[in-house]
Amino acid sequence: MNIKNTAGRTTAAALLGGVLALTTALTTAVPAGAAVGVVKDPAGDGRTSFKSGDVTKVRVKHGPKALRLTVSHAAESGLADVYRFNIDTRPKVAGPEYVIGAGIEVEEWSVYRARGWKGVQGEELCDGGADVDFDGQKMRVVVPRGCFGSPERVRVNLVTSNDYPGTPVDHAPGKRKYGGWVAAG
Ligand SMILES: [Ca+2]
Repeated sequence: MNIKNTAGRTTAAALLGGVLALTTALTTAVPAGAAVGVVKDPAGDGRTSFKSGDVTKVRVKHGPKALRLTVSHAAESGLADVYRFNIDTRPKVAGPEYVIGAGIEVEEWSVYRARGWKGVQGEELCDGGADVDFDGQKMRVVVPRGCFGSPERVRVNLVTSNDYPGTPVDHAPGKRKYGGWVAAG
């Protein structure tokens, strides 16, 4: 009996130690000052005969200075010609407030105010270079938060298309749907 109790306590202590270790690992996995969200989308759901631009994941890293958006694609999909990130910052106002558009050929991104889900309005607010990795089938943009009003939180919808302005190929995580809110780190 004593042996059994001792063994039980040992096991519980070991488990608790394991949980604490896991908690520590999870806490330290994300660097302080950066919040990260992931928008997932199925492979194979492209809507046109163009295969390229089939998005599987958008990683949203909302740091104190910049928003980093990294797009992953389905195996052998290839990159899309055009990326339109619809950025929502105000939940009570219908539709996205900003658009970050990126072209693969020019390897640049631009920020505009959104006009609903499809258009943009006004002058370009910011622009910069996109990081395109053709071998890894990834593309990334790093946009200063000041370009889109330094919001406390954002949620992201991505539409890819080919042959600009082109028919949309893929919507992540779905047509006129966003990933979860990501607060600024
Ligand atoms: Ca997809």
